[in-house]
Amino acid sequence: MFVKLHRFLKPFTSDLSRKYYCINAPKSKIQRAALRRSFGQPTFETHPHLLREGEVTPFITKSEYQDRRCNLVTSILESAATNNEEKTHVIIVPGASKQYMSDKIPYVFRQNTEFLYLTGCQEPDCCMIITVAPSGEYHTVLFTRDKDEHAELWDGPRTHPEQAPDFFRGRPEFAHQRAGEFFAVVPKIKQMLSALTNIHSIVTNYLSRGQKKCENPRSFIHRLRLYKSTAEIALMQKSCDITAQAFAETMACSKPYIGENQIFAKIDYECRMRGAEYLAYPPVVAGGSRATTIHYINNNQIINNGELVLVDAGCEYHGYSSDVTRTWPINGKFTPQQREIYELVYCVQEELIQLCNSFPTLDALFEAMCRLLGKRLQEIGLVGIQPSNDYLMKAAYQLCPHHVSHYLGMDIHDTPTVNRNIKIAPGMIITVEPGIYISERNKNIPKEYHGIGIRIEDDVLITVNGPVVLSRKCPKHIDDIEKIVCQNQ
Ligand SMILES: [Mn+2]
Repeated sequence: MFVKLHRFLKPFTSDLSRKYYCINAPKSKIQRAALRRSFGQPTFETHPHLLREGEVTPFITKSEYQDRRCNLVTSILESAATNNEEKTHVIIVPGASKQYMSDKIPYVFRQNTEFLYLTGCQEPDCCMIITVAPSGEYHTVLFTRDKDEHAELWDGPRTHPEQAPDFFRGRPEFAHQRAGEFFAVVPKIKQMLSALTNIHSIVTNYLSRGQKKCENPRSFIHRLRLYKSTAEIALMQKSCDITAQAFAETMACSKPYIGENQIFAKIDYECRMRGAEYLAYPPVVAGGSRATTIHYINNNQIINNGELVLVDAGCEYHGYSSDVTRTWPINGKFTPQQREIYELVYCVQEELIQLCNSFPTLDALFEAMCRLLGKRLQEIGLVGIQPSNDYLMKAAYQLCPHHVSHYLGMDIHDTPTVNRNIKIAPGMIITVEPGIYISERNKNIPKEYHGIGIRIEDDVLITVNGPVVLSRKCPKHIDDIEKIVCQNQ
C-alpha cells in the first residue's frame, strides 16, 4: 500500500522534492530516540521526507529564522534611533489559536503569519516575546503550551517547554517557557489569544497604565517579509509550479456540462497530490456570465457548451502561496468575441509584465493597465472615440473594477501594510492580473459580448535583471489553451 503510493507520487517529484524514505527503512539511533519523544510539528528526525537537518520548517533553517528576528530588532532600533529614543523594547508576537466550526470540530489550523515567519513554530496558543535592551542586546522567549496528557491523547503531541528541542533554539538568544508562566507575567494576554484581532488594543490598554509607548510591530515585520530570501523564492517557485501543473491537468479534463464544483475538486486534488497542504484561498470557478462577479465562490453551477470558465486558484506549499487565474473555453474553442477579449487581456498582461523592467509602483501598474485596456478597447470599438486620457481610464475601470496587483508571499494579499505606492524592487513577488468583465446589463456594449468575464493572473518575481514569471508553466497563450482543452473532448 505504502509502496504503491510512493510510486504514484514519484512522477510529480521535482528538484525541490525530497527523497521519500521507505516506511521500513532502518533508522539511526538519533531518529529512533526522537521518535520516542513527541513534537507538535514535523522535525528532521520524525519527517525526513519533509525536512533536512537544521531546518525548522521545510527549506527554512534555524539560522534563517534567527536572521529574521535579528533583522526585526535592528529595524526597530533604527527607527527608534531616528526618533532619538533610547529605551527598552518588548516585542510581543502571538501565534494563532484553534478555531472551531462547531462543538469540538476544529477548522484546519493555520498559524498567524507574522509569528510563523519569526519562529517557525506551527502550534496553536504560543507566543513569542523579544526584549531588547537600549544597547541592542536582545533575548527571545518562545512560550509554548503546557503538558496536558488528556488533550494530547485527542490532538496529538505538543512540543513541551522542557523538551527544548534543538530545532527552535538558536544562539543563547532563545529560551523556552511554559505558556502558564507567560500568562502569569502578562495575565491579560491569555484573553487576547482568544481574540487575536484585539491584541493591539488589549496590550495598549494594559501597558498605557505604566505610561509606556505602544506601537504595532506589524509594519516592521511586513517590510522584512516583502523581500524574499533565496529559500523563500525556491518555495514560491515550487508553489507556483504545483499550481501551474494543477491548472494544466484541470484544463485537460474540461468538457461541456462539467460542474464548477468538479473543477474545484480537480484543482484541489492535483495541488495536494503534488505536495501542497491545501488551496491558499477559496477558489473562484466561474462559468459563463458568473465570471463577471469578481468574488464568485459558490462554484455550484453547470458550465454549458460554448461558455468560458474563469478559475482563480492557488495552493499553499509549506507556508508559501501562489495565486493564478486562467480563463478558457470549456469546449476548447474560443468564439470570435471571446477570442477578441482574451487576446486583448493577454496583450495587456504581457505589456504590464514587461513594464516591471522599469521597477514601477503597483499603483503605477494599475494606471498603466487602465490606459492600455482603454486604448485597446477603443481600437476594437467597445469604447467610444474620445481623446481624453481621463475618459479612457474611467471607461477601462468600469470594465475592470479591481487593482492589477498585490504583493504575494506567505499570505495571498501579502504584507498589506506596505503601501502600493512604493517602487517594486528585486526580491519582491507581485501578481499581475488585468481583466475585463462585461455585465449582461451593460447597455454600452453590443449584446454578443455580454457575460464575458476574463482575467489572466501570473505571479512575478522582481530581479535585478527584470521580471521572472514564476507561474510560467501554466498554459496561457490562446493556441496552448485550445490545444490542451481540446485533447480530451
Ligand atoms: Mn491575486
